[in-house]
Amino acid sequence: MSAQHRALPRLTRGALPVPGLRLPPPTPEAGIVHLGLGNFHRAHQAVYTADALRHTEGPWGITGVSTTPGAGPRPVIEGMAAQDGLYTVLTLHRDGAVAAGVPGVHHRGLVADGQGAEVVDLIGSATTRIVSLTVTEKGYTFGADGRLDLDDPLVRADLAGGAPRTAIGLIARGLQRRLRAGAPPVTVLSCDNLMENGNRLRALLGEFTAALPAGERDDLQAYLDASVSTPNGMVDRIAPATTDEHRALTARAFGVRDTVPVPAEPYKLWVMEDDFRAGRPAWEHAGAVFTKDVAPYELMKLRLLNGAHSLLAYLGLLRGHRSIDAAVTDELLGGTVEFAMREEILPTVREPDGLAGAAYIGQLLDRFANPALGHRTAQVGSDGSLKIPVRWAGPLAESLAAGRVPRVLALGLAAYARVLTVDGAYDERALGAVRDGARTRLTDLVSRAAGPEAKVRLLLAEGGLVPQQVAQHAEFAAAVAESARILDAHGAEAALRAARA
Ligand code: CS2
Repeated sequence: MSAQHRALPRLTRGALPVPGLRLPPPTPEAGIVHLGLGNFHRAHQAVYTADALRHTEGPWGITGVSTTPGAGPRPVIEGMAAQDGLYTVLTLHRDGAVAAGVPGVHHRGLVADGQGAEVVDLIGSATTRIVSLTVTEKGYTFGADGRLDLDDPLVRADLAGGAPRTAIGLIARGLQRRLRAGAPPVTVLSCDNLMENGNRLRALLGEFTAALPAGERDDLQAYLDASVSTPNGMVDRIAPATTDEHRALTARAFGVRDTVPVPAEPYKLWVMEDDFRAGRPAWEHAGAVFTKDVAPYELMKLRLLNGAHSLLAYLGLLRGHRSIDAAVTDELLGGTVEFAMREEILPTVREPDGLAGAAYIGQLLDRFANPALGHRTAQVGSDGSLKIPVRWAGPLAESLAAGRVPRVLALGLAAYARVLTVDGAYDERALGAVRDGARTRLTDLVSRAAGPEAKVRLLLAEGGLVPQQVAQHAEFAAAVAESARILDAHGAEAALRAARA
């Protein structure tokens, strides 16, 4: 930050980025406890909540809980605390226009690792009506079989008692507290990119409960069944990681110093089941859609948006692209990913009412191409071991069952394998590191085989990325192996051309 910017006032209630900006009315109660104070929550649920409160007041302040494990500085919590709980949402348009908003709905921030007991108290409090989460796929602590990972030391510690640190542990212990205190029913709302995220969360809470000592188990399961709703929902807004450029932009364009602004695209969508046991903000007035059947929205979004995002990430890294917009505007890569969206993925989704697949794809390509976002391929490519099963496994299984071999998705798997397990496969210094909790496991696994084809076959068979009927499909396995061979021998351009030939 330049000296000139340092002299600017820090963002607070008295120094807003837009003169006359109307914050929502103050909320006396924080009826929402939110786990996962990352950019996605701050640009999505918080914005919907602020807009809802501007329309209909209610006890819907948010207590934000940072759930990243480990000690260390908490820039978001500290930054917001120094700014009256505020931060700027920078809406970045394709043409370079920038708008600033300030949700202003957070009461305070807590850190799960260290303040777990306080978080449990809060979830247990009668004034808490919604416990929501954006903890990303890995925050759900499930193992390769999709069930709660009872081998995870953090999960084990949470089961053993003491202040919990995992999202599932915090919620389960908080619900236990409610049960004991006779607190009213509550809603636990997943806002993560998982299929049937509410049902999934309920199952994990049940698995945590089942692993508790006998005396605690039955009551908690009965409470979960009777007093806790877990609506399914689909969430959508691209909100990349914050960089110094965003801080400088807030200063330059809006004249305030904000250490924790959130960049986001103009588009946003939230579709969920209307099953809230203790009320909810009037999110419909902020544009949220309530429906009984979220599944088609989820399928469409997870498979087309997130599925294509992951393709652009891995193939983009191998083509030397640092950002998603660079990847999608690379004609060969963008064209191939569009082909995969139309021909390989779209046939496996159900179109929700009023949302035509072809138009949705066009809109997605436009959103991805937004150069103002600078959404990094390495960020989207991180945690592929957890994202690929959600994004690609379904389209793969369904296409193969229908007799089609999705060759671009096959190439996607070969690209993921290469990015993750081959040193120097992409320029990590220039493009950023792809992080993945399964990296060591998968690298060790493929080291048992020689040559790119044998390695990727092993990854497919034993990597836990796709169901067995996909891994064992001979023609598909051959397509993945062939892609790996071409990537290794001739590079990404040749592999992209071959996948379309
Ligand atoms: C992205 C998502 O990082 C990723 O894996 O695919 O965060 C994506 O930007 C959001 O789901 C958009 O709603």
